[in-house]
Amino acid sequence: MSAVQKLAGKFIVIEGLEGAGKSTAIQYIQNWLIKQGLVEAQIALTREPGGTTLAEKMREIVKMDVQGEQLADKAELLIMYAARVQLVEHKVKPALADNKVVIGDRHNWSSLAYQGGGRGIDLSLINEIKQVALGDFKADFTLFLDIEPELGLARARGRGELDRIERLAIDFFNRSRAVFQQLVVDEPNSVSIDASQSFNQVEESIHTQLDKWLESLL
Ligand code: T5A
Repeated sequence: MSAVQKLAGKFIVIEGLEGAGKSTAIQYIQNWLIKQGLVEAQIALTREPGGTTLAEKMREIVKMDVQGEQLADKAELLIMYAARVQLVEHKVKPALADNKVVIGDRHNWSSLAYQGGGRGIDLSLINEIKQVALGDFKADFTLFLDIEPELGLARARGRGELDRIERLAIDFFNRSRAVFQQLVVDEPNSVSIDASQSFNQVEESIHTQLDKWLESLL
């Protein structure tokens, strides 16, 4: 089977803390897919929360600072899943059914890491919500860009003002990171990449891991 045939209908997700380099890494994944023989029309990009008109509205809500009213942790969690259902049903599944490769900038692990690890919501409750919202739907391959929160936030700061979540204390991101690290251990179809490396080294690591994953596909 050719690489293009093996990759048809696959959902590749990139996860990590703020400033880990996810947006940058998506370019590397696209370049790799094109090297495998795909054309641009066979690749779809998504981001979470967001990616559809309504999901982008939900993204605005979770990023918004509202004077005198805090977004409750469970409201934040449910908005993440509401946005995810919109995206998966309206964009991701149709693209996969059309044999495209979908590259997701964040997916389910971000809720486990941020709302679970960071906010302290029980992971089993989040898994139940996930099951109700998405059933068994999940990424075919997850690349976790692992970075010290201090370095990631410094990079994010260099890019502009920090939003509501990015301004949280460093402990929040340490707890989120610990959940991401455990998820990589538990999920065979995932890898961890050292995101503190140079641009070129991160690109090389991602391409190496994608090569190995492709080889493993039947
Ligand atoms: N969230 C999201 C939840 O709480 N729960 C959920 O379920 C979901 C889905 C999303 C927010 O929502 C939260 C998490 C987030 O707080 P967002 O704007 O999408 O918000 O935030 P991020 O996904 O974190 O996006 P960022 O742009 O902050 O991070 P990226 O995409 O990881 O980083 P990137 O590629 O833009 O790079 C940041 C800077 O670092 C440089 C880049 O040039 C850029 O300037 N950089 C490097 N510098 C040196 N060496 C390298 N190797 C570099 N790679 C990148």
